Amino acid sequence: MRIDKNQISEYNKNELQNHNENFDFLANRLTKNGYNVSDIISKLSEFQVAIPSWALGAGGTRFGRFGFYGEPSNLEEKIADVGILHSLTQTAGAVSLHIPWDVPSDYKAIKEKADALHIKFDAVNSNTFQDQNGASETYKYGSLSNTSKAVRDQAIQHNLDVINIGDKLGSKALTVWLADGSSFPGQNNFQTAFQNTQDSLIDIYKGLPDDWKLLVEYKPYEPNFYSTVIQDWGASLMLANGCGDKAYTLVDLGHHLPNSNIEQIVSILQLKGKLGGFHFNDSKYGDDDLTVGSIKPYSLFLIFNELVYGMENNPQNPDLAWMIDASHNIKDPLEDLIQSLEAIQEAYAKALLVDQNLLRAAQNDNDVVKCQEILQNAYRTDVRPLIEKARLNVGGVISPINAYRALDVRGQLIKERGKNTVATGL
Ligand code: LRH
Ligand code: MN
Repeated sequence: MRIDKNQISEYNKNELQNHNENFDFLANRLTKNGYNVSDIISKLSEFQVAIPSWALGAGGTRFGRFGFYGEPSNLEEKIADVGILHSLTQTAGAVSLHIPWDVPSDYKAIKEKADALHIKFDAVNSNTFQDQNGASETYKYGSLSNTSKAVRDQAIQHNLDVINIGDKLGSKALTVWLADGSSFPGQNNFQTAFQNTQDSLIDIYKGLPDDWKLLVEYKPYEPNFYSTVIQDWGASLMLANGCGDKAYTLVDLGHHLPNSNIEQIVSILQLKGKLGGFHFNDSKYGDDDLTVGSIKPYSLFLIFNELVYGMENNPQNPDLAWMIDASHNIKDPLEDLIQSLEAIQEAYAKALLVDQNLLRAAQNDNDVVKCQEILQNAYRTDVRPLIEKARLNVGGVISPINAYRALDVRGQLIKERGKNTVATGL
């Protein structure tokens, strides 16, 4: 299924007048307050987020999985679904593959399909948290940290294979997330596990093409429930520094213990030039992988406020990899991803309304109340007309969820694929 330009313009007709009224009102007010509205809109239009290939079907938990009809059953259909998201939002111009869940059968064909839909291949993800059929070694007790050299070598070779797959698709980064850790005190020698991981990552790093990045993702727990080798940003930063200049820390928003100050972590990693990218999602308790901005939208805004400051003041930090990492247990995966894309655009737009110079001056004066007023004035601004305009300007729809339903996309996908297809992934 593809959504063509005529369907988009036809759909927008219904909402254009309402959008224009809201936009003109907001743009006039912002311009009066000295904002460069067209600059903000072009930043929003250029902001592309990679869709996780492992989150285009229904997810599940150990307690059960409730399938979603019309799921993509192969990589071609997954790229098509990312194409649908991008046609509607014009902000989903990339996909992040997970290997071996998404090994292309025909590289030329898959690249042509993605190119035709203006979809780029962002970071590729290795998987040494599941045993593969026919593999000689098991990852039950870890992969890159394992006490067995044979297991570590198998995991290192897998990561080198993933780099090779990504290189053929035009990807420029490898994301390494390890389940490695322990579930009981005494099970692991922490130092040996950490040093094995460092040495293994260095071997992987040596296989990285010159223009690639290595993104080291941290997580405090699950599936191990006592310790995780790469448990937090500090461990990830040390391992990245141990590898070299092309290695960075990847921040998955769900990989923090309750009440962690993620915006401070993001700020300091940018200062050190070691922030590589994000896995956006939201959570109430653990690594819940819920819709971005559905639980803690103010926290997401505060993170983007630090990102906007960093993008203006930290040239030492590279361009970031913007990716979603979510799992859909009850929502239509495409509607869930559209809501996440909207929430990310909204947080970025609100952060672009923070007058950073005014905030710096208030911070220097220790005018605490004024600092909060500056932040919350931006956060309390309804920026949706800006996001709508940013989409309209580049061929997207005014309201993607409404258009998705009005165009009966899920119905069309079920007609094409039936009700029993299951997507690989989480
Ligand atoms: C681990 C994680 C990691 C992926 C997996 C799908 O929780 O966030 O990024 O490999 O989810
Ligand atoms: Mn993740």
